[in-house]
Amino acid sequence: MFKFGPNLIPETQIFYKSTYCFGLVNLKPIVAGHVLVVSKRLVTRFNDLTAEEAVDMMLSTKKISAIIEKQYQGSSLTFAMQDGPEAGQTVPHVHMHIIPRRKGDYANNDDIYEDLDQRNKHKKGPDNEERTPRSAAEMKEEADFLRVFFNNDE
Ligand code: AMW
Repeated sequence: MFKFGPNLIPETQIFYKSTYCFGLVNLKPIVAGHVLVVSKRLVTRFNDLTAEEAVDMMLSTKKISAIIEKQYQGSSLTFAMQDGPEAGQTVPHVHMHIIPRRKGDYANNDDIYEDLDQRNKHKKGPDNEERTPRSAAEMKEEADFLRVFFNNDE
């Protein structure tokens, strides 16, 4: 069991573990395959990470993103870190968003950032505020699917 901000995350929703990070399926993905890389240590800001943790987060992002792009038939990726509340961070625990992208998925490419900003009331994207949280069963199913692509022994 790891923390993600104030939330306790069950192992069933984790598909990847490195020395300092874990990969988490999203409660409210903005597109299929939108996942998070989270530091095992509960710290809020990117700069709170040690050098080793920061390197591990980027290497984890590299490994996970390759699988996500392939398995969700993406042809590009959006990486995003909202580092602090004024940048749109809603869960006060450092995390990287990995989002597979496809041609035409957003009419205006950068509208994805409106969807990422959960506080944004003037959204143009598919379903921001209305997105309902997924069930634990649905999240487990996705984590089970993704876990087989990684060697998780920690
Ligand atoms: W941030 O606005 O802090 O950059 O992003 C928070 C992300 O965490 C959102 O994509 C949101 O859907 C996701 N999220 C929030 N709570 C949980 C949770 N308990 N499990 C998985 N993902 C979560």
